[in-house]
Amino acid sequence: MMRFSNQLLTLTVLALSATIAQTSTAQAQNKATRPNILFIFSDDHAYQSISAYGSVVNQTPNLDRIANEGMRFDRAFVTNSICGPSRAVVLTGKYGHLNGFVRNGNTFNGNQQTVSKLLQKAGYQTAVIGKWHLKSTPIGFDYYHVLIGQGPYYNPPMRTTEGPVNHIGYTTEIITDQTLKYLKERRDPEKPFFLMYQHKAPHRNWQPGPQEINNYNNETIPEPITLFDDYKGRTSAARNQAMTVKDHLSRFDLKLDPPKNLTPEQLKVWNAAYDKKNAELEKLNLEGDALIRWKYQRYVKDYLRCIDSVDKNVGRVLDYLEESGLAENTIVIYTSDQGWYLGEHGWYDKRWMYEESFRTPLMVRWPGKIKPGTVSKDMVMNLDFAQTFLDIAGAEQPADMQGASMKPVFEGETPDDWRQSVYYHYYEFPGAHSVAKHNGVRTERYKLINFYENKEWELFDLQEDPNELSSVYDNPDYADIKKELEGELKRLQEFYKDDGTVINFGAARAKAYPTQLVRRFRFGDSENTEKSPHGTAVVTNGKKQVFNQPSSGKFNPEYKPVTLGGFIYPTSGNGVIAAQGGASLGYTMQLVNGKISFSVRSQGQLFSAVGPEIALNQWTHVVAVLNRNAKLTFFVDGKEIQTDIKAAFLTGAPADAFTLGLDGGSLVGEYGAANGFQGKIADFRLYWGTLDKEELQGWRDPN
Ligand SMILES: [Ca+2]
Repeated sequence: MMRFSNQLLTLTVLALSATIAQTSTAQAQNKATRPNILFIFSDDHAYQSISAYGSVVNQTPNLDRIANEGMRFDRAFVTNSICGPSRAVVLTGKYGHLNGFVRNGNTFNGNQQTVSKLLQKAGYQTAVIGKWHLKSTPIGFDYYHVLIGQGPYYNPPMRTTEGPVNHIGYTTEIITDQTLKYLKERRDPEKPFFLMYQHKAPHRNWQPGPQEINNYNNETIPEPITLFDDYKGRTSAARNQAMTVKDHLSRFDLKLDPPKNLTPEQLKVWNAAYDKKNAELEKLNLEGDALIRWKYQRYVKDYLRCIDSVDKNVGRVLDYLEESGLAENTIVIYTSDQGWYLGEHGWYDKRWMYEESFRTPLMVRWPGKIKPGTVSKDMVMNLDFAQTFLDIAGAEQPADMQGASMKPVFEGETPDDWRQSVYYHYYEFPGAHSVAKHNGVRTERYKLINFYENKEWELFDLQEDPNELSSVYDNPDYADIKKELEGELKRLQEFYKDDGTVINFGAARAKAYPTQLVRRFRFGDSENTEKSPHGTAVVTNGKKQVFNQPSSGKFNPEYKPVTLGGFIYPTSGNGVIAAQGGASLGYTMQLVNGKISFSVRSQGQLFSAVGPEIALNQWTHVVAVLNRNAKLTFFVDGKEIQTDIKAAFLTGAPADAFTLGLDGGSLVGEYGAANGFQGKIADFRLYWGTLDKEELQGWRDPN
């Protein structure tokens, strides 16, 4: 017995040690074969301002480390050159029309498949720190610490997994501090990590940090050769934008006014940097080209100061990777959500399919896998990140993702069937900077752009005309190329399933939640009421709101229409009947010169629809239906009037209260504070959803 026990014990011990040995081998293998992924994402960073890309305007020694020790991509493109949509593409590996996020202001549907969720499933710990800009709460991240919306350059409030936090300091530094804190303290060292370290900088309006605010003071930054572009040789789209250094920089952009949220200490440093220079400018009294040149210098220097801080802070993280020994098994990616104009074509901003904004910087370091100092000319895209990360993690790539893993490209083994053309689609019109909607295709040598709402095309021969100054679309010499590219554009649209419609995740939600009566105003207990044929009416003098309902935050016309109206008896042809929201987002229903009018404020821009005249001193039933699909319909005494409102959309729920009788607080419309409706209002209702004909009729005539 004794002997047997001993044997058993020995066997058990042997088996146990074998298991332990196996486990630790697996762990070692796991550690050796599954690299950490550090994704460094800046916002609006032009490759023209990275010295690894041959910048003539600045030096970025730390960013260059990634290129020098890894690979620089000279043909990295985005699907849609704008912040939010690019972020959604990175997370989903799908074009905007399939991930539902095609323009800033959309809300990212975090319930869909994302690379962060798939990496979590594959055993990675996931985190996002810095700019998020997708509105919805980050899903698929074990840890997040993100800016709210765009977030300020100084003193940012942030949302974290553990609740809201208020920081004091410069945002680029704070995001880096939090990233280092995550690497040092928060993560589980036993698991590989996927960390998105995402800067706000160098986004508009380029507020330098206290450490860099005096850089470039005694320098003149070289101008791009297209700073004084006259837009001849291209379609009307290029002329009709609103993003020129010449005309469209604000006083805040130009630092003629300081930011409003600085601490007294910070303001002191700020004023010391700008007050004297601004005073000198007043004396110079510049105009014409000289003023444009001055604006260019002021703008670009501030932009570069923001980059200086990004460069320095990325250096801190790279240093920590080295010190901690993490560098060896961490793939480091530096890229931006898209490129940017540093005065090229006379512009700042992005959006276009022209090279400076269509391209984005991309540098990747992966010790032992990527040969140091290599340059890739392969056409890669932000569409490829999701699959690349999954491939690196050894996880499966879902068939419905639309990019391709760049891993073989990193390893110097570009597949034979790698893409030879890139498809682009920009949607945000009307919108900030007024860049027309367009899609197009770029091949190695040519680029075809279709401004499809304007029915205008451009074709560029990038070899002959690298600055894209003269479209050859109408040049008969290019007839064959044009035909070929038109075919390629069509092929890519089919390949990427872009038939012009955008997936509406809200449709299912809207269906699940039928029309709701949010509020019916019957004024039974109010002051200033009198009897009317339509129940109790409230008498308004135009100076006082008759009702104020706080925003529920739920009432979101992005995915369900809004129906608003009731009986009105105007004694004046001007005044706000009802409004919600303010100067950045909201809607207002009013009489303007006797006509019923409905306006939407979206991302600060105002879009208005005007309906028919409403008679004074009599009752009229007036309803406006605001639809998601840029449609606005009036029903005046039951008569349907479709209007041509260009952008009757709201991209979210207005935060301000709903007010009846006037627009108070932050104003939606461009009227003064004394904007109220004068007359009587009865049976006013607010529905979330639409009504059918019978329901509308029942509202007008309850019997
Ligand atoms: Ca951006």
